[in-house]
Amino acid sequence: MSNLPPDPDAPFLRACRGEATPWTPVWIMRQAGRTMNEYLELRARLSFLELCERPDLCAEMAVLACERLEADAAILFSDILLVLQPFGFTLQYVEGQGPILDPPLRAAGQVDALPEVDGGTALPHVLEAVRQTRAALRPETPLIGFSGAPFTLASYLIEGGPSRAFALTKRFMYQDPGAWHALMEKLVRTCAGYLQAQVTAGAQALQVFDSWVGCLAPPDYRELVRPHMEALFAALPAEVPHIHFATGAATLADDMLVPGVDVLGLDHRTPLAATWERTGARGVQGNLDPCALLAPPDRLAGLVDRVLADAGGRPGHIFNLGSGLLPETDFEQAIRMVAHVHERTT
Ligand code: 1CP
Repeated sequence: MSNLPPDPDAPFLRACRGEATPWTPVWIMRQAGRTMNEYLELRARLSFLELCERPDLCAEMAVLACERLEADAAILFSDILLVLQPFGFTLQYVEGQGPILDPPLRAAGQVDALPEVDGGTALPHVLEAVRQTRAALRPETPLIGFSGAPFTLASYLIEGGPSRAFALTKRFMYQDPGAWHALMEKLVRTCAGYLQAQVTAGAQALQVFDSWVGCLAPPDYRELVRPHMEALFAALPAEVPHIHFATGAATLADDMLVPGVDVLGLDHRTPLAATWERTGARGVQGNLDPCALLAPPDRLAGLVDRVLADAGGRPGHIFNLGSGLLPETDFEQAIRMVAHVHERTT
């Protein structure tokens, strides 16, 4: 606990602005959940959703993970799909299956029937988790707030759960572009309010996860998604940096750099240096294959070095995995990865 305000010049925040840093800042998507012992112990008593509804425990997990890893930023403990609950969908996380949303959104008429959800007030427990996490973090550790992006959220709504081909989502987009745009606009309004409220509650940076948008052809992205990302990023508070993340999206990177995006989050299939150079992004985040953490420690060190070499020490690199930490990961390996990034770049 500290009464000091959060440090605006923490290395992670400097890197988001493209400024030089004393070392390459590093954090890990999904660093709190999944593999830390204390998290697994809590999960033996509470479901993931019960945990998400306890701001005190969310704060405890987010802070503990960050401190144990010695990461340069903490991320709010929550999930991208919680924002869909106030629209009236039942969300469940089913062992071995993943997130399930019920009823699935399949007919254009269902979009009109969706309520207008005020993202600034609909999830008070999440905002309380932001406040408690901020209060418990050291001033030098920035807190990242986040939301799912409208495409990825819509894909879960329409598929009703995880998907490989996103066939139902694409059928919806192609069959009824009017209803698709209306759905995206609704989600943009809610997510913008939700992200703004997280900043008011204490977040120093925002990440928008468009995890599955890499399934789209670039012209479809430009027609059916990009205008909504422009609206979303234009609505976010300018006083904090904005990270736009997707996986498998090497061919979309130029279009993802809409005005208001400070940092592009790249996965391991996307060439980091080439994409950085081509897009002219202020910063890039990534992009170690999460499976590298399953390699023996010396091999892991080599794989980390390869990413660092690709980034070439240029100001604006934030080290991260290409997607979230895998459940198969040994947390000690994640600790080693962070330490190695710091050692090599200090
Ligand atoms: O440290 C943290 O864990 C931070 C909080 C966090 C974040 C940022 C969680 C907790 N999830 C996310 C983002 C998230 N959720 C993404 C984008 C990141 C990525 O690409 O990896 C996605 C696609 C989801 C959707 C989701 N949530 C799934 C399906 C995809 C998958 O990875 O299998 C699942 C299984 C979840 C549940 C979930 N969310 C978070 C945790 C710790 C868990 C596991 C819950 C458990 O079983 O204990």
